[in-house]
Amino acid sequence: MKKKIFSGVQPTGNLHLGNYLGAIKNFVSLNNDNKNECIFCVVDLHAITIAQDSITLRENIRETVATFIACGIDPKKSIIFNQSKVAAHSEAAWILSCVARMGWLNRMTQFKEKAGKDKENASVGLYSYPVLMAADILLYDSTHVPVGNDQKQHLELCRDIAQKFNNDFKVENFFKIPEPLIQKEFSRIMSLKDGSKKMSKSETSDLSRINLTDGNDQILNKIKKAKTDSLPIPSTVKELNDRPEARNLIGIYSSISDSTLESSIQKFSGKNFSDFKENLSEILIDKLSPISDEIKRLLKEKSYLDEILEEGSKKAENIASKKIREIHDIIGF
Ligand code: AQP
Repeated sequence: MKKKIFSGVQPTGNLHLGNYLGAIKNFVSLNNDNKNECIFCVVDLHAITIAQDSITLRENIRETVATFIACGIDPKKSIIFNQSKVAAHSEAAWILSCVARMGWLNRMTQFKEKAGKDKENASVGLYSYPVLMAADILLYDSTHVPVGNDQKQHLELCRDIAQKFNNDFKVENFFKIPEPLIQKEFSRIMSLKDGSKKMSKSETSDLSRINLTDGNDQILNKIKKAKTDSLPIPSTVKELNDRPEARNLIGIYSSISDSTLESSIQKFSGKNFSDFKENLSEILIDKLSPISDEIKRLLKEKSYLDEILEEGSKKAENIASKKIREIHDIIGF
């Protein structure tokens, strides 16, 4: 049976190494497998859960498409579109918000992290963000959803919402229950400045992340300044347990070079971090500079990027509008 793959990326700028290693790299291998039907969505409705400048948002939507393509997603094989162009997403999100329970949403840690201490001032959209995500996934009968580890809880919620809808309306298997595709290792890349925080777009310090558009000098400088500790590279993975920054950097090296943590440790065991960082910068530059160059080249081809979105939106609309009509029938509209 064909796997139906769906995943989304927010056009909130600063797409980084965490997005690449945790999600987009996986999108590319799924796209390359002819057995899969893939849909990759630029989730612009999700992006506005936090205030966005309209000109920047438009640029970021194109930049996200350019990043998908520069990383290796083929728009002829996969559907690439932006969420706001297919009205069924907003409609299904409303319907599913009447199925989801407050208690379920109250447990979502991403809302707690993003709203921080000022919960009263967070948008309602930020709170119901995972319901929209469930709508995205369920509209396409997605069977598999490749995401980074931070999205695991939202995916579990999506499964609960699908089950409850199927049970409440007595429509067994109407919504397919999607499986998360989360890599066993390196599914959570941490900040270069603090090994306890995930690498993120919104972190104010640019030194905390490697952006996919960074040039070679920026990569060199950021890795040089990345936080480590005073100990050399150990000889076992276990010895990395209480060394989050060291573990993160060795994890990045392993993920980008498609090797295991064990083999990276064996390679660098006993060496100090300055030697290791030279190797890490070298491989990052080697892998990321073609991507960065291609993103910059594609960004000059605005109409090409817009055509991909338009084409993709038509295909997505065809699938989603059929599903929403079935939902109407089931509900009694
Ligand atoms: N640090 C990460 N490590 C591994 N995977 C990650 N992802 C995000 N950060 C990491 C995965 O990338 C995909 C797209 O993410 P997103 O655009 O939906 O969200 P985000 O990068 O978390 O961006 P935000 O929320 O705009 O920014 P921050 O975090 O700064 O508030 C997802 O599959 C995600 O798991």
